[in-house]
Amino acid sequence: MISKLQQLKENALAELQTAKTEDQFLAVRTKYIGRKGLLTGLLRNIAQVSDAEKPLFGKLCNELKNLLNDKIEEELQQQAIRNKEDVLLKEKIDVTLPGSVIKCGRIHPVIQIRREICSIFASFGFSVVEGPEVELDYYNFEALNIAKDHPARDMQDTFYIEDNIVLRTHTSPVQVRVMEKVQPPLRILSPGRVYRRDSDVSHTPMFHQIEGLLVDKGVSFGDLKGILTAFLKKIFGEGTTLRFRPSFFPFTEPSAEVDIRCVMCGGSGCRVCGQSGWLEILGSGMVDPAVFENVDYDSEEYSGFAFGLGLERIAMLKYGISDIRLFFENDIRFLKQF
Ligand code: 2NL
Repeated sequence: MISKLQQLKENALAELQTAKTEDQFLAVRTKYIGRKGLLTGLLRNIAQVSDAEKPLFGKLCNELKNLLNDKIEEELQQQAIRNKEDVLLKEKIDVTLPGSVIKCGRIHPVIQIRREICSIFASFGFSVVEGPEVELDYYNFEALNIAKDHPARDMQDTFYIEDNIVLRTHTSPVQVRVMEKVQPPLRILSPGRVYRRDSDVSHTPMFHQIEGLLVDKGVSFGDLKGILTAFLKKIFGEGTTLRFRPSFFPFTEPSAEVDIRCVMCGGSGCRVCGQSGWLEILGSGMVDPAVFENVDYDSEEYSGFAFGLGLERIAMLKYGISDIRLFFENDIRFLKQF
């Protein structure tokens, strides 16, 4: 029996030598010292050992059992450490690699222009006011001296919600609402979306407008020219050449449109300026006394000027864009250029 035990020990140690994986070590453990293992079996047959040899046999069995247990336990621990190192090696992160670029949104070119204009007029003492896009016929037309039979009210130009409710066709109604509530002096700017039934390369059913209004005692056409000249030189450059051209609006008298020398051809005539050498930038005028009357301002005491301009048009001229619809397609390739 003792020689059997000796043989068993040699076999077990030899198998441990060749074992490599966790599974193989576990298999050796089961084979020899598991519940139905060879060593366990040998111990169970201790009755066959002579009484004289029993203590030695028992001691040797226990020693071998402990030896195998210790060796396997140690191997398993080493194995666990190696596994962990493998994982760490495989999963290591190279922190010096460049990160994936996060695509960054930008301010829409129309809104960039809006901010630029608002900040120039803020430096002249104007404050920004906003109002409803769905507007009463009264504020959009009536109060601005646009009679019921005026062509601008035609179904072709205006989106009607109901009989007396429209999508505003300009932002002047915001200024009328302010004048109803606030007494002069007044310097306000009203940017926002406006709506007209129109659609081609230079017109969209919705576009953006900014209107300005200044009311005080003794405001003259010279003030209008001075403020608008200073503004246009700031936005298009100090070297910009301007001209004030007589015009007509129902809500101003006298009225003037302001042109700048064509930014494309410098005045020699091109497709952008229609060979005229000039670009129409804004409409303006002295507020018509009829408008003041509607908001209970005394036009003997106060006078004022107002102006309006389309933001898409300014952005098109500034950036050389030929189709207004590009602003509303939201094509990233277009938008990321600004
Ligand atoms: C244009 C012309 C203009 C105004 C807008 C205005 C507002 C009030 C009273 C009088 Cl509350 N006038 N606004 C005046 C003249 C021209 O806009 O061509 N816009 C794109």
